[in-house]
Amino acid sequence: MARFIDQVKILVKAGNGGSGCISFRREKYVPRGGPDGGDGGDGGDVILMADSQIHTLYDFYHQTHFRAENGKHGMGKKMKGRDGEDLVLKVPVGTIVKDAVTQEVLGDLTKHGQTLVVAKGGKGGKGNAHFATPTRQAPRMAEPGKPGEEKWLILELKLIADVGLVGFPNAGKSTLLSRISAAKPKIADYPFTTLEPNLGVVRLWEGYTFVVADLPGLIEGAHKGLGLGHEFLKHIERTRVLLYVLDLLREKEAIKDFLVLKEELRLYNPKLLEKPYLIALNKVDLIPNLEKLEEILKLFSSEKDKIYIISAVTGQGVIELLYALWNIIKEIKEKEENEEEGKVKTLS
Ligand SMILES: Nc1nc2c(ncn2[C@@H]2O[C@H](COP(=O)(O)OP(=O)(O)OP(=O)(O)O)[C@@H](O)[C@H]2O)c(=O)[nH]1
Ligand SMILES: [Mg+2]
Repeated sequence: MARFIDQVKILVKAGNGGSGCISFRREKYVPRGGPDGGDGGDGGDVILMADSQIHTLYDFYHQTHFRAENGKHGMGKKMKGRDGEDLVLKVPVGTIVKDAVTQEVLGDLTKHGQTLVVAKGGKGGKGNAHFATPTRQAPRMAEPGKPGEEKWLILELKLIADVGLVGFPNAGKSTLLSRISAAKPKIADYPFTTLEPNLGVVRLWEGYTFVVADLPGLIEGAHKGLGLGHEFLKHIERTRVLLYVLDLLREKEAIKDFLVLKEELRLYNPKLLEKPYLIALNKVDLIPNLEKLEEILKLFSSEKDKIYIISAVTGQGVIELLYALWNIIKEIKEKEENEEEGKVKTLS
């Protein structure tokens, strides 16, 4: 799989317009034909297009300069030069596009298939056929093509997912993702196995799907850049629901883990705590008896209706968790749709 790259700087150059042509009609028995120089073709645009099959900006890491085709020059017999082809660059859904010089946000590609013209092709020049006047019947002038736009851009990927998995290293986030989706993240019995986010699609039943982002583990101090956390916290900003994944083997420390995680999110961006969330207490298969489990649960009494006890390895409790997540996502999506409809209505 391509490496996960979430910020790049690139140069885009649209095609130049082709020049207009200076030419005169040549016909037998007509000694001085009129001007017939065709127009130049327009230069191609550079267009970004969001594609849900792409998950990283890696393609822009090594190649950073992109240019669209120039328009062809006009020709005699009033023939227009061909327009240059647009250059379409595919980017992951969730890519924010900024002008690297002014820092102005030019667009946010949040939906599959959405496009943004980032550099406009130059107009083709007019051929001399346009410049004939009653007093100037043989114009020896034509317009040059206009140059295409050229811009340095910053592309920044902020993942868009329904659920973001938040947890300490080794809590079992990747194991859970591999259990509930076709994603195959690396899983191992040591911290910081996951070095970059993985996305997985959960299919509950036909047409009922949601996207889960497995993120690298967080540790205390992540907001200050400790561990790997900080770099990836931005990918939680655009997830609809948070799922805290906690390790039951931590026993009474599990509640402390939860509070530390929440605090790290708050220090990074307090708005993250306004998101709806659930808590998965994972690795229940390793808990020897019910008493032990109940001791831990007691500490979570204030979060009672958010708790799901699961084993990402055996699958125990996982279906219930998925349905609970789905219910929250469904509600949020309905609300989002109503809001969009509201916007359309106020516009019209
Ligand atoms: N017995 C048992 N082991 C589990 C369970 N979930 C995860 N594990 C194990 O815990 C270890 C860590 O699992 P990962 O899924 O890699 O943990 P992670 O949270 O993704 O860790 P990082 O990527 O480092 O943040 C692996 O050895 C898993 O096999 C579970 O429910 N039961
Ligand atoms: Mg992992």
